[in-house]
Amino acid sequence: MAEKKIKIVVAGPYAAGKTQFINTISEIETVKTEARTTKAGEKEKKDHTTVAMDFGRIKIDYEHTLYLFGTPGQARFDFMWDILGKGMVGLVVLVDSTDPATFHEARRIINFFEARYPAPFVVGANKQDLKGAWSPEDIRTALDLGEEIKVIPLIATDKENVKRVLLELLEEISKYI
Ligand SMILES: Nc1nc2c(ncn2[C@@H]2O[C@H](COP(=O)(O)OP(=O)(O)OP(=O)(O)O)[C@@H](O)[C@H]2O)c(=O)[nH]1
Ligand SMILES: [Mg+2]
Repeated sequence: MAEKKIKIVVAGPYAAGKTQFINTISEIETVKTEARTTKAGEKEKKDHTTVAMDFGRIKIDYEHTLYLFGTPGQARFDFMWDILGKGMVGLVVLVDSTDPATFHEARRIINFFEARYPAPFVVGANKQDLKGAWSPEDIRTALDLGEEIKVIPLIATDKENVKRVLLELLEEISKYI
């Protein structure tokens, strides 16, 4: 039987954990396009940043395979959102739950995809293992999301956690097909 490809985009602000999310779950070695961070305000956070995309893949049953595309988080690469959004059937928006300064950017990303590539999406409230992480409900309020949008607690280094987010998204997608 022909393989059915399901294109999922993983978006979110800088350092939200998008590359980590795809690394944790991909069956193939993730294709990464990371460069060293150079800008003030960015390199204090981490050494590397995605400049084009991440790509990972996971087979979910005998005929369906998820193709996961991670966006770059930094606003200066946001032209990639448009390229990666084409043909996507679902979106995961990750936020660093410990970094409320990035929530506004997360909202901007949601607005972009809702306007340009409307598709079911879920929000991953990432880094729940860290002190000071906002609860999913508080993040829902901060991002002004309706009750119908799932905001899922997440630790992106944990495979079961990542799997759960993808299953929740697939459940949302299945409502439309
Ligand atoms: N403690 C903890 N650290 C995490 C978690 N998820 C990601 N990280 C760390 O957070 C940092 C940023 O993760 P990345 O996956 O590089 O973030 P990104 O969203 O791809 O970042 P850009 O591509 O630069 O926008 C890395 O040091 C990760 O190891 C998590 O759930 N818990
Ligand atoms: Mg990245």
